[in-house]
Amino acid sequence: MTETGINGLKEYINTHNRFLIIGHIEPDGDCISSVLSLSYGLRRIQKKVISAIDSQCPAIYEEFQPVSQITFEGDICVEDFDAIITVDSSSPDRMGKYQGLMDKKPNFVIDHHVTNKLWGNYNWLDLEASSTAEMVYRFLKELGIEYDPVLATINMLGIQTDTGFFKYTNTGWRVMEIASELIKQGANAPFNASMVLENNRVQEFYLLSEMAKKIKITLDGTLIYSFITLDMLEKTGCTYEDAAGLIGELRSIKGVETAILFTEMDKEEIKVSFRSKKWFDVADIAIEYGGGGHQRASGCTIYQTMDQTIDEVVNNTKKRMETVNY
Ligand SMILES: [Mn+2]
Repeated sequence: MTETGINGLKEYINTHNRFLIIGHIEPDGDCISSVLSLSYGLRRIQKKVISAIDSQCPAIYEEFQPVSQITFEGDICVEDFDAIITVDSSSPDRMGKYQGLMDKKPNFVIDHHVTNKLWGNYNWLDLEASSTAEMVYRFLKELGIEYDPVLATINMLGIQTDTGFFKYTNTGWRVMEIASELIKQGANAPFNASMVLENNRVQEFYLLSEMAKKIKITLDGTLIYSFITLDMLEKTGCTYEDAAGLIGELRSIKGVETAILFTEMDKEEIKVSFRSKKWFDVADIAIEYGGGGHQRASGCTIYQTMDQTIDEVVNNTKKRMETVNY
């Protein structure tokens, strides 16, 4: 396992021809953007590329024409590629069923998660990068690949979503310069913003309303949490994917430092999402339960009942928040 940086990736690209590019399960905007932009860029230099994600395409991206290039939940034949690149994925289990392909061919990891353990044969990890899409941009520029409005728009998407549309703490001057370059090259940022932010189904509001009824606030208003059960999903006509955005609503409340949302995937399988605002490190706590992420956004899955999970995680978070020095 080696950390090769951007030059290692360049060498890897130059010495292979047929690539399988994989994003993580339950893909977010950065994942989809990174898979698409890297695939698009490599095709420009006559590389053969297959792009795959072992999840359904999130509903908001279904009508985004470029996603038709990604194989969602499809079967991949190991004869069809000679090297693998994974993007935005901190651990091999994030590959879903494609995890089994990882030891068949060399694999290269491109990622910006602080919890990444350099799990590839080769790795380029940049913890300072706002998004994996930003790393892909820097890489494609390094290769001298020309941008057109389509590539600029798909590359912009991950930068927009991972920075919360330029409002999270990872929004520094470097990412603003890159965004500016992408817009010069024709990126349609308002199109992406509208696709992500103004594309909600009304059922998501019904789910928000159910979730809001279960809110608990503790530690003088600094810790907020709520939960979504399978029954609540059924009642509102939602799937667990619709629950993903709701954690941001919890964090948005005045005085809140840490927000936790528990989503029941199965009777004893609870997805836990953490967000924090200014000082509490939620990456650490997610790692403790085998998950991962960033200091201000992380997640894990716990195989217990909802009640047990809430009890354990909330107590653990309280203890950590009370002892932290900031
Ligand atoms: Mn990312």
